[in-house]
Amino acid sequence: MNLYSEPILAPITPAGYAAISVIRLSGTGCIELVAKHVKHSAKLLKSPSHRLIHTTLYSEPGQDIDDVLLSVFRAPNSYTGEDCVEISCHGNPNIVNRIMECLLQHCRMAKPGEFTLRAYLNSKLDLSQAEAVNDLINAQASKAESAALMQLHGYLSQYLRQIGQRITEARLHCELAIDFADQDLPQIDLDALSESIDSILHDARELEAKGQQGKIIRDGIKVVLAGAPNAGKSSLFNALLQHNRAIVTPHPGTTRDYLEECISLSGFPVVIYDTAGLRDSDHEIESLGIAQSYVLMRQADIILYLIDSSKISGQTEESISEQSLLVQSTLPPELWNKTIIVFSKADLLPQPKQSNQAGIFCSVQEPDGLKVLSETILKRLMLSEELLHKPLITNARHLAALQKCIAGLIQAKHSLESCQGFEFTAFELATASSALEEILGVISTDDLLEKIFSNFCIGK
Ligand SMILES: Nc1nc2c(ncn2[C@@H]2O[C@H](COP(=O)(O)OP(=O)(O)OP(=O)(O)O)[C@@H](O)[C@H]2O)c(=O)[nH]1
Ligand SMILES: [Mg+2]
Repeated sequence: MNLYSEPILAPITPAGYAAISVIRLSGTGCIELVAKHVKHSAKLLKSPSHRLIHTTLYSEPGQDIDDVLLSVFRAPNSYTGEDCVEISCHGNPNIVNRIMECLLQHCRMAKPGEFTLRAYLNSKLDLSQAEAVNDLINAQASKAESAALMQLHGYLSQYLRQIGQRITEARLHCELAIDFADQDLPQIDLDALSESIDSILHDARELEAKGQQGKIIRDGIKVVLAGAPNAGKSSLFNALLQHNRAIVTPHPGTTRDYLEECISLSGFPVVIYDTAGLRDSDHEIESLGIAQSYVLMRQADIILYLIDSSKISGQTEESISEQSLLVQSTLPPELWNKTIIVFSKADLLPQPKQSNQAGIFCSVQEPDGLKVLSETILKRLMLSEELLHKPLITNARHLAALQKCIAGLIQAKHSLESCQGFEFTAFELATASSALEEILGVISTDDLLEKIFSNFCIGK
């Protein structure tokens, strides 16, 4: 029996009370192992793949635990590529524990990610697809789910394989030129080679440029609400959340500790922070809160800086713009390009104002203003629906490998332009290919595998 076919077991549904819970077993002999504890054992042992068997599971004959439904999958037609049984029992943690206790006499618990590791080792998934399984389980909102789903379907892998093939073709041209340098063969077309490296580089860079957005989709957009005390931050926080999470009062300095919640903005995952109002304060607790506001602003993707509209009532457009710039200039310069000025409580203005360069006018009493706000955030981060219909890197490890590939391509181009010899160009192209192969897992080391799969939860 090799290391990876030893039978393993884990619950694959969340702990707690539910209609049903499912326990998965995978590995050589796992069907026989379950057969020792069910009433219809002969039926189970003879069962073809993809059949359901309704039976009773017992610890010992006469000591029934539960009526269960067994789903049988025979190798290689299962998630892991091995023989698998999934036991659906009633969703009661005591029942799940008793079933596991009894089966664990014959096998061991699966480690986090071990089912998916086996799927990868049995070529059921490539490495980027295996990682997509984890992203899918952890995805926060619907857009993140669809990015992970598409990767799971091999969209990214397919695109990377195409790029890899183009690099290999370019490398073959170089290798040919090296091998047959002393023979009377037509000269290699340098312009064509250089053009093809350029075009690969272009596509790889395009994928890299979208990597930042991919990361945001995966981790959630960090939006921090900041501004002077009483500017309406907590009210906007509650309005975006659609429930009264934060305390709102007319007294400046209400919020001290920051609050953090997840919402979905047009389907994109957003982590939103309500912070303590910014002002000079001698109060120890308030000062600590304000210091924390600055820490959060530095970590943010977007800062919504609120200015109470009643403070600009009656001012000209020009002086409003000036005020908006003035407020920005009170912030550290590295925060300027992620800051959006929001004129809050717009309902208090005698005349309605249109959002413009100076800022967005909005009121928690008028939901239309919130729509403009979310559109502005997505536009600023260049997040659009169409992004999700193209190959997208949503994983930091993949982005780093792609950047290694790009560096190799740049070096290859450089060696070609400076006539260093085809050996150098071929070497750099090989470096670029192997960086891509790291994503697809063609040449992954044990360490790398362990690192990737240890991020998984038990049962995957
Ligand atoms: N008319 C109107 N009043 C608002 C609006 N948003 C907030 N307010 C009022 O403004 C006051 C302050 O609101 P908060 O949301 O607590 O302000 P904050 O920025 O969180 O204040 P601190 O936590 O003290 O920094 C409250 O009395 C709110 O009811 C709005 O859109 N329109
Ligand atoms: Mg507040």
